[in-house]
Amino acid sequence: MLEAFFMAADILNQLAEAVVDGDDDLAEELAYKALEEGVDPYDAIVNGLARGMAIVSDQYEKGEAFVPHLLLASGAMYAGMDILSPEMIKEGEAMQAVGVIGTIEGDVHDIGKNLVKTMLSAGGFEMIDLGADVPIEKFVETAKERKADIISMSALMTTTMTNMEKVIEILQEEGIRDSMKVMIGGAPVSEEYASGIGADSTHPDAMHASAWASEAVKELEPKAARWSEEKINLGKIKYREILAKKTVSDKVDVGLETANKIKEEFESIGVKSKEEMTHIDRTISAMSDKKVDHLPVYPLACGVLRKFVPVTYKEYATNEDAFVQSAYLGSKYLDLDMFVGLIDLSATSADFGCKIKYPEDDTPSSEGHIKDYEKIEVPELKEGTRGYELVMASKKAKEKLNKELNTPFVGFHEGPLLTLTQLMGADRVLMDMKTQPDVVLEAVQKCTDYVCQLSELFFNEDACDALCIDNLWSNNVIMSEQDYWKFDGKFVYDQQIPIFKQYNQPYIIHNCADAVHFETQIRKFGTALYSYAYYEKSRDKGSQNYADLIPKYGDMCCMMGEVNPVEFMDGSAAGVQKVKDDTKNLLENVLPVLKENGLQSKYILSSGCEIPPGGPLTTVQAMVNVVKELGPELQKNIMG
Ligand code: B12
Repeated sequence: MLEAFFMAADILNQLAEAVVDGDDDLAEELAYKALEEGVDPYDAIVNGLARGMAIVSDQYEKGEAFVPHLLLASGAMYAGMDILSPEMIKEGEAMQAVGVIGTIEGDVHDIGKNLVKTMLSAGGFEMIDLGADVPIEKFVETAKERKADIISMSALMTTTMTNMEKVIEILQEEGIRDSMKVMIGGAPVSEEYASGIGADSTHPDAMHASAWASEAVKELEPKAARWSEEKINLGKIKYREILAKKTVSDKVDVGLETANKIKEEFESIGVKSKEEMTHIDRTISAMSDKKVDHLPVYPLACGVLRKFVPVTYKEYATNEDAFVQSAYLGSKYLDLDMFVGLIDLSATSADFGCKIKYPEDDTPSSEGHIKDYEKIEVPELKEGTRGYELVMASKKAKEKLNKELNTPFVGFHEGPLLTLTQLMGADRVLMDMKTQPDVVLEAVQKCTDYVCQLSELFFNEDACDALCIDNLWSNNVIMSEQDYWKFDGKFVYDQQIPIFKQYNQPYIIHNCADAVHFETQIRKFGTALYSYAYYEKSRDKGSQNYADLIPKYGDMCCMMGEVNPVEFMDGSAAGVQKVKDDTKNLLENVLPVLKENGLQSKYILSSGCEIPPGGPLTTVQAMVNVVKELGPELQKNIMG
């Protein structure tokens, strides 16, 4: 008897360890062994597999494990669960609650969603995973079909997070809102937002989400009662009034409306102030810390500028004239100190064979990933490829911006690992880094070959005044510094940076991740301009702002950030004011920090990440105008 008890305890520990080690085969083997030895399958899941997952999750929260580790552990947990769950159902163990999970329509981010799914599965839920970019109706249909106990929606982007409200509205209309719990989450979601749209809750991470969900479903009435016709009819009546109050406003194209307003203003008044320096002189001077009339300002307005033409996003991204006109008119009407030619993050992966989806009000995303690493072949960079067309469109834009506006044009393309994750899917690559590192390294090498050719073509064609590379994956929250170096950094350092040196070009990085491995990406790379985002809530994980970064890197690198890009979506009077206030604050605070560090102009006021393409342009204008209005006097007063 005692022996059986110890044997069971031993198997449970081994199951937990197999999950911690991310060993699928062992988890499977131990699951069979547990059944053979008569271990209760429910016990094996909860106290074996799920406990292992909780251990890894805890390590992740403490910064001791990273996303690839979590994903592998999750794979091992599912491998064991596939064997144990059917036995548990056979034995009639506790009825499993059913959860429907997905990332909302328009949003392809799925790493966080997958972690939430794993933790809910570990918490005993049967999870139906609808994937990413899930159509609104699909959540409702599936919840109805499966008489779900909970819906879990993720949103990583402010531009599409409003689609979650639409799901809840349909649940209300159909009278089934109270038949289940609704939980939402993702970086931009706050508690106020969740309760405002009628969700039951939100949580900052997967562990808390699962803990809450397990308790919340216990509050639900028995399934038959809450899914009965009577209950549904009552639900329809209950929400009729609430829904009627929501004003049904026709969708206004805020981008177009504000672009027209700015154009009209410009035509009648012209550019407001007479500037002492040209945009090119100001930007170049700031990069080398020379005297300026005011610090340069460029909220990362890229695709959103298409509204001045106007053209669709697909045209902006694929048609040379549409791109050139957007860059030109946007830079002219908004009086920008530079323009960065970011079209989307899939130009290089598209050339490797990845399919691209072009929504109108959102940035394009890659879909239809390649399955086999063996199928990856370095494309020829020639006419007809997106890379080549990007260089040619950039060249025209550069000539026009330089000649007619004295505005510098910064070319933009993806780095090696970003190309690979776009091509194969991020989760997949992150896991393969641990299970088949050599295969991944070979694939990164192929991406590096193409990315290097593209940088070279930019320089050979004189298609930009400087070139910016999106090296996104240097993220503390996702990957350790060693892994970042091994799978991206080393390739950039050994192969791409020498090309920049050969052409005597500064290396420029854009990275909007939460908490970046700055030492590698700035000091080791010798980066001259770094565009970064700052997340207050990720401060403990390593997110840093100008006050941290200028003292550390100001001598070697010009930093460029950090008014939150999300703010630019709110074109109301209050929203515009918020952008103005935050810009003013940043300007007033950056200058003394520069001075304290013996610098006078080495900072560019920006937005840390691209301005969402479906937003208004008045907020972009507000940021530029504040710097133009207050900058010269502050510059004189503080710098002398
Ligand atoms: C990795 C990444 C990508 C990868 C995604 C790969 C993938 N398969 O997921 C790629 C390169 C594809 C990508 C693309 C884009 N991205 Co991106 N990306 C990121 C980045 C750096 C990290 C996201 C991440 O995986 N974090 C790690 C995971 C573990 O965290 P998480 O997702 O937040 O999940 C945790 C919690 O939020 C919570 N949680 C998650 N879901 C749920 C659900 C519930 C119910 C609950 C309770 C909790 C919960 O638990 C999770 C685990 O603990 C973020 C920066 C950031 N701060 O988020 C930008 C970011 C999300 N991206 C952004 C942008 C703009 C884009 C692009 C538009 C870029 C472009 N110009 O093309 C495209 C999107 C295209 C599209 N239509 O979707 C912006 C969004 C800004 C905005 N408008 O709101 C961000 C915030 C960067 C920024 N500073 O602006 N991106």
